[in-house]
This record gives sequence, structure tokens and C-alpha cells, in this order.
Amino acid sequence: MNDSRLCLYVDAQFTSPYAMSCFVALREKGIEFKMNTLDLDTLEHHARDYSRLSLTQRVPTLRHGEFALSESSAITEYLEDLFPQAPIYPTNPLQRARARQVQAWLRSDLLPIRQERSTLGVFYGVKYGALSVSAESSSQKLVEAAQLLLDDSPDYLFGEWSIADVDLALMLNRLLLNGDRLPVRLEDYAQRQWQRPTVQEWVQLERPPL
Ligand SMILES: N[C@@H](CCC(=O)N[C@@H](CS)C(=O)NCC(=O)O)C(=O)O
Repeated sequence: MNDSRLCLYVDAQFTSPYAMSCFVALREKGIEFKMNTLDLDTLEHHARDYSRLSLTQRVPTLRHGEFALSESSAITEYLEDLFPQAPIYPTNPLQRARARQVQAWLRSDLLPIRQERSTLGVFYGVKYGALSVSAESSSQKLVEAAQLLLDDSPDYLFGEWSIADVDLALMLNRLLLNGDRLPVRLEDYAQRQWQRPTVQEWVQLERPPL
């Protein structure tokens, strides 16, 4: 599938987990797209051209011809609607709803983990110190939810791969790649997800020095 009108705007360091989710969605679907980078440190995302394009002035934003869309899970759902080949969401309505729930939850909760285990750790190998009490408690909540979700099918959240697996693995890897211990089943799950070729394409992107 070739749709040369598609352009994904991502951060220049390729550390945005939300940009990664959209990148993987596009690559899983085999859709041709351009990728433009914005330097968040120099506030390129607030420059006039981009702020006209991106309602939220954040990355990722997907441009599709005249239409531009921000918010990563809105983008992945848009891609699924438009390009249903190689599905990235479960087809079963209950599982599909659960996948959306997982995505929304990972984006709105667990703030202490996101603050204390930045994705600079995941993609640049930066190491962080011990977790605060509130981050420990978020970590416990993450572990309990992930264990429940993976109870029936340890390989994928919903029997087969979906985009929610990428998002969950990223959140687990914030901890694991820093050396924080998690139950072995979750470590195995996160490592397996990380080996997925489209995920590795993002991981292996050439990053500017910090
Ligand atoms: N909920 C948004 C979060 C997007 C987001 O937080 N993007 C960050 C990079 S990871 C960003 O653009 N930060 C710059 C800013 O907010 O000014 C999504 O899922 O796309």
C-alpha cells in the first residue's frame, strides 16, 4: 500500500513512546509514509507552521493530505479505519474495547513511572536511581494489571499481537531496561515484544547524541 500523502511528525530523538506506537502501526500495515522530525528542546513544536498543523502542538501528529491528527491512539485508530489490512486492533468488540482501555490507561495514569523512568532510559541507556514510594506503588499497580491481562495468554494481551502490546511493553521496559525487577513472566513478555521487527526498526533508528 502506497499513500505518499502520509507524513508522521515525531521527536528528533525518537524517544516519544507515542510516536513509536504510530510508527509501528504504519510499519505493521506496510503503508508508505514520510517521517519529519521536530526538535522539542528548541521548541520546534511551537513554531507557527507546526502549531497550525497540530492542534495539540505535540508529537506525534499524522498528516494525511489536508487532514492532520494528533493524539497517538486517535492516530492508530484512524489508520485502522482507513487501512484495515494487517489489523493492529483485535476484531472481537470486547477485546477491541479492552485494547483501547489499555492504551488510554497507559497514557493517562502511572505518571510517577513516566517521570522517574523517562524513555531516555529505554532509548539512550540513561540510568535512574531508586523509585520513590509513589513510583513503587504505580509499579505495583502496573504489575497487577499486566498479570491479570496476560493470565490467559502470556504471549500477547489478546491472543494475537495488537498495538496495545507495544504500549504495554514500552511501559514495562521503562522499568526493566533500568534494571528494576519485575515478575519473570512480565520480563519475558516485554522482551519478546521488543524483538518484534517493526519495534526494532524504531529502536534502531539513529539518534542524535544527548
Ligand atoms: N497523549 C499524547 C501525548 C503526546 C506527548 O506527550 N508528546 C510529547 C512527547 S512524548 C510532546 O510532544 N511533548 C512536548 C510538549 O508537550 O510540549 C499522545 O498520545 O500522543
